[in-house]
Amino acid sequence: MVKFIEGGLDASGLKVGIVVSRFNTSITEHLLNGAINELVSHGADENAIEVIRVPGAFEIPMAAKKICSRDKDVIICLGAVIRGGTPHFDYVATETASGVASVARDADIPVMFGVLTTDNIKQAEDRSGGKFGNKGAETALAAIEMATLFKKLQPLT
Ligand code: INI
Repeated sequence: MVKFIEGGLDASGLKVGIVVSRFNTSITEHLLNGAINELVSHGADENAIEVIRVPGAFEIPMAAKKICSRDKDVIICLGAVIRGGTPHFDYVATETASGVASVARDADIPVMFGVLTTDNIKQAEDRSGGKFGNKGAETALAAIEMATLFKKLQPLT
């Protein structure tokens, strides 16, 4: 008999760290609110959610790495990198994504990527509570699934 192991969507009892950047704050605050609402609506206790603010997306991976040791079940990274007229966007977007991926590979808990990388502010608005939903909420939902999955994947004793 094949055994399937999956996470669920019950966030009760989960300890959640959220790292959110302030750059493009009108977007990132919507991502943050979307994530918190999603967690709480799935049973998370507000007192078990810790929000760490950093200046920009580039700083997200370093803060995420730092809070891995702060008794968390999952970390959610939220930010908004929006293309300007220079190659700066590409460096920040690439380093943020690969930085979060690197932290995730080394961590014993799931580290989730809710960083928007868009060509303009309109695309970011559409994905932070606009016509294409809220990436913060989506990432929080995936975080609940991964955190509850990881609890089932503890080594057998
Ligand atoms: N940071 C962002 O979060 N989004 C951006 O769009 C952005 N742009 O385009 O410059 C950005 N830059 C700042 C960067 O993340 C760092 O905070 C900064 O370079 C200091 O290390």
